[in-house]
Amino acid sequence: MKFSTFALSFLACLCNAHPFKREINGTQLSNDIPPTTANDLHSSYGKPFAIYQPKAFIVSMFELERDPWLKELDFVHNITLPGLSPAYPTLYCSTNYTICQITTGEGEINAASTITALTLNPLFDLSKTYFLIAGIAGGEPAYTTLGGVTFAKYAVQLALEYEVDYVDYHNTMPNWTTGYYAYGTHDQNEYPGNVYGTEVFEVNEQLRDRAVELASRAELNNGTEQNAKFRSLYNQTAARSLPAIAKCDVATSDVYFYGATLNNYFSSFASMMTNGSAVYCASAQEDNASLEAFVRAQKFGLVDYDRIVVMRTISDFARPPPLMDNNTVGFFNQADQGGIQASLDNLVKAGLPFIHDILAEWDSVYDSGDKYRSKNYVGDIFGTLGGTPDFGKPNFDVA
Ligand SMILES: *[C@@H]1O[C@H](CO)[C@@H](O)[C@H](O)[C@H]1NC(C)=O
Ligand SMILES: *[C@@H]1O[C@H](CO)[C@@H](O)[C@H](O)[C@H]1NC(C)=O
Ligand SMILES: *[C@@H]1O[C@H](CO)[C@@H](O)[C@H](O)[C@H]1NC(C)=O
Ligand SMILES: *[C@@H]1O[C@H](CO)[C@@H](O)[C@H](O)[C@H]1NC(C)=O
Ligand SMILES: *[C@@H]1O[C@H](CO)[C@@H](O)[C@H](O)[C@H]1NC(C)=O
Ligand SMILES: *[C@@H]1O[C@H](CO)[C@@H](O)[C@H](O)[C@H]1NC(C)=O
Ligand SMILES: *[C@@H]1O[C@H](CO)[C@@H](O)[C@H](O)[C@H]1NC(C)=O
Ligand SMILES: *[C@@H]1O[C@H](CO)[C@@H](O)[C@H](O)[C@H]1NC(C)=O
Ligand SMILES: *[C@H]1O[C@H](CO)[C@@H](O)[C@H](O)[C@H]1NC(C)=O
Repeated sequence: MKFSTFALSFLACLCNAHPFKREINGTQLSNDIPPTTANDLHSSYGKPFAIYQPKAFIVSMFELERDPWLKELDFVHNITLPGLSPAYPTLYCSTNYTICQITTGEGEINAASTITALTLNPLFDLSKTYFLIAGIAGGEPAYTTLGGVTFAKYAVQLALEYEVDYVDYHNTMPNWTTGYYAYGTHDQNEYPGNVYGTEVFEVNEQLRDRAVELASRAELNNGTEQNAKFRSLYNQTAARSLPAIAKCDVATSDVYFYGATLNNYFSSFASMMTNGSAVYCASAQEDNASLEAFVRAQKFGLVDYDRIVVMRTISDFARPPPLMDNNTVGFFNQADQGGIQASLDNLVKAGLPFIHDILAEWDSVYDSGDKYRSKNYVGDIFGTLGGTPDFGKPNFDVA
């Protein structure tokens, strides 16, 4: 083994990297921790050294979703935190740190790691922050269209299931529509016998509806002529229409699936997992993972899970139009749906009114959070945040 002088000088730097040692001052600490009655802090430690208290936080998953926000909002602070994605190590904040934006990186692992790192960072007090998860997704033609905007109440994680290939099941299980079936079961369409805990998340419906109300007044980008042409290939009214705001649910899967067979199966799976409540319309790769990190953070008062909105705009259809039913792979790989610019623009067009409302009505409405406090169950399938889920079973086997 060989050390270069550069490596040695780097090591020397490391030795000196922590010149400060903060003295713990008990009086100071107890003065700094907000009173538990006022803000529902569950935390055992709080964040006495926090210096940033953003009111609104935009969560993007990758560059294309991030850039319209960087263009629209006047972010001047670049803040690098430990634990963020190597591809997106920096988050951005406005002049007075009122609005911030973070990019998680794509997929469930990136989303969960990034949100965990953010919520645990001692410099950010997020206990009153509103989060807008704003990403693009595949859309179900029955509920939305290219450029359409969806706001979820439920997020369902699809791939926490067994999977066997068609070749291996079609002889013995001819009535299965896919190779997926739930944990702890022996057949399709059976509610899982055991769960990992991240299968279903429910978010604040009141707040969602407020964001929808605000977004509904926005003038959306209607997309390209080719988008319009492609929409007209579908039979469903929603698919054929101009982009609109829809209330329907998002599914999370690292596997980027498409086509009628998997969408039909996952649609009924999402419905089953939520005992008939979730209307799956948008497929994406992160939301249940981000929500799991938020649930864990709320458990210790680090965020308010009631202050999360999940918005997905539709970049492409999740299943082919009738004309291409005989060529699903060709639909996905080759068909020109007209581009995704409308979905990217509509992230900002539909999301910004909510961000503005948070700032404009902070003192009267959003600070206390009372006006749009949830009336529905919020949280995960375990009831981690209290209350009784309106989905799931009273007991699951230990997975
Ligand atoms: C601790 O903090 C309190 C309140 O700010 C201050 O009055 C006191 O002097 C501090 N004690 C020490 C040892 O610094
Ligand atoms: C902050 O990040 C933006 C976007 O990546 C970049 O354009 C800008 O140069 C950065 N500013 C500083 C001071 O690094
Ligand atoms: C922070 O900046 C925003 C946007 O410029 C402004 O609307 C808001 O009043 C400022 N907030 C504070 C607390 O200064
Ligand atoms: C498939 O058929 C078997 C045998 O008739 C039945 O028990 C099972 O419920 C069916 N499964 C599905 C998913 O339809
Ligand atoms: C999109 O179409 C709607 C309905 O025709 C229209 O009101 C709106 O102005 C259009 N949006 C843009 C950006 O042109
Ligand atoms: C869609 O509409 C076309 C023509 O209007 C019709 O022939 C076809 O059967 C419809 N397909 C479905 C799946 O409804
Ligand atoms: C699918 O059907 C359409 C119209 O029915 C036809 O034009 C096309 O060639 C078919 N494609 C394939 C791959 O079979
Ligand atoms: C949801 O459905 C499962 C399976 O049918 C059932 O065991 C459970 O009791 C239902 N949960 C609620 C909250 O209705
Ligand atoms: C993921 O979370 C969404 C939104 O909370 C929920 O509607 C959906 O059912 C969840 N998906 C899965 C597969 O758990």
